[in-house]
Amino acid sequence: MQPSNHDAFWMPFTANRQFRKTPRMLVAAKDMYYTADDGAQVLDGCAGLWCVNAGHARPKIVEAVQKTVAQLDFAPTFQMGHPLAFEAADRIAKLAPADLNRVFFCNSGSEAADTALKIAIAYHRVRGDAARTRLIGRERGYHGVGFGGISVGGISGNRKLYGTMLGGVDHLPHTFDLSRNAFSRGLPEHGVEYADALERIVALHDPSTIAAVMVEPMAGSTGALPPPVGYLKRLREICDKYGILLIFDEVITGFGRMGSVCFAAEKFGVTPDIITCAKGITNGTVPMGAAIVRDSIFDAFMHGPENGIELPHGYTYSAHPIACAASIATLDTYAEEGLFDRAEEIAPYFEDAAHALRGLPHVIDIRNVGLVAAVELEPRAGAPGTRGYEVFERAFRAGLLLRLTADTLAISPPLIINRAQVDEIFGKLASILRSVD
Ligand code: PXG
Ligand code: PLP
Repeated sequence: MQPSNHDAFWMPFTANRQFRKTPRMLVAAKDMYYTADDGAQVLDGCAGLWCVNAGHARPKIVEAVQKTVAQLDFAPTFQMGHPLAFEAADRIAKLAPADLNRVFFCNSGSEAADTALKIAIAYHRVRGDAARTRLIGRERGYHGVGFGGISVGGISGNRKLYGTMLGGVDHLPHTFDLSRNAFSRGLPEHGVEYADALERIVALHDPSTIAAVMVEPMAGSTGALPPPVGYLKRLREICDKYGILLIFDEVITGFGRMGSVCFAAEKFGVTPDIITCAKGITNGTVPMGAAIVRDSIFDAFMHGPENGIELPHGYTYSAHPIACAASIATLDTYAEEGLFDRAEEIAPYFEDAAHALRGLPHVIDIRNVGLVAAVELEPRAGAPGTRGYEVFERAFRAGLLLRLTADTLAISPPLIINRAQVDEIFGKLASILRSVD
């Protein structure tokens, strides 16, 4: 089917006028490849938008969605339940570390972020600590596009059009440090001290006013910034010292992206109080997100009259049956195929292939962790973003889908990728880098 015109769809995070001149259209997907509208096969180098961790159109997930839509197309979860919701929550709780056992469902990473921030503020209040309302994010952080998420987030371009946003928000410095950490393999060596800025923020505002600190364990959207060695642990220590909740936004890092285990929290050995996730929770097939909280946080709400609604929050589509079915089938697929281990196994090969681009024209940094790599290009003088876009566009025409943030290319393929496909990604990227000016 060809659309009759391209006018009505206001495309998200897209240069709409530029796109309409040279549309890039996908019409089908299977395993590691998309099919474009001209029939070309396009290797998926970024798991759609970091979400299709098991690869495309996997049989078990497709079947679960088809079966559920015919059997229970919708069911409310406000004062009602359906079995798939409880099953999906239980499965996700079992994958989460420590006592993060309570799962609040929503429909996206943005909703998960706002859900977590609301729970954090409300948690302090129901415990009688109502002055703790401040939220601390980080420069270059991305927590989706709700007002809570953009306020705590630290991407100036995503904030500047939207007024004052939430009050009572402050930000840690970002950890990107090209002068000391360029071409790091895995976690960069320098920068644990960026976490100490939290001490200064706490001193400025007084700990009694701070509800939570929210960070991505690896900043994704801003161009893939792995955390410096020791950084997350240091944040945890400072939060503990002052009774501040620590929220990890694992929308990108969750579901095996870092290798071996489901969540980065476990991979990096630091347990937050709340994890937000989305994307890989359903392998991208059906919108879904979740905030996973510690038992102690949930328990703090379970007081007062038993007929009282403890948390006035929820979405029409919280725990949508089709999303829950997709999630259960997705987690089955991850487990049956050992995909988190598979990511870990291929990660060193992937790392070597990424770093082999060092020395090619314009490449000023390459960094990686798990099955994520970022290639940072020198911006053209006076025209930032144009070189990156040209590489992205040429890659697509050459049958390779990458993700672009300004002049940084992110590579985050489905975890089913094999070595030949890793070679295909970096081989194509190398020849394109040689051809752009
Ligand atoms: N938190 C994090 C850490 C994310 O990466 C969101 C929240 C928001 O999720 P939703 O489902 O509301 O989009 C995200 C989403 C990119 C890119 O290429 C990243 C995201 C979304 C789209 C593109 O950088 N991350
Ligand atoms: N706006 C109106 C008028 C509504 O009635 C509702 C839900 O009932 C919403 C917004 C919220 O929609 P959702 O629950 O899908 O987030």
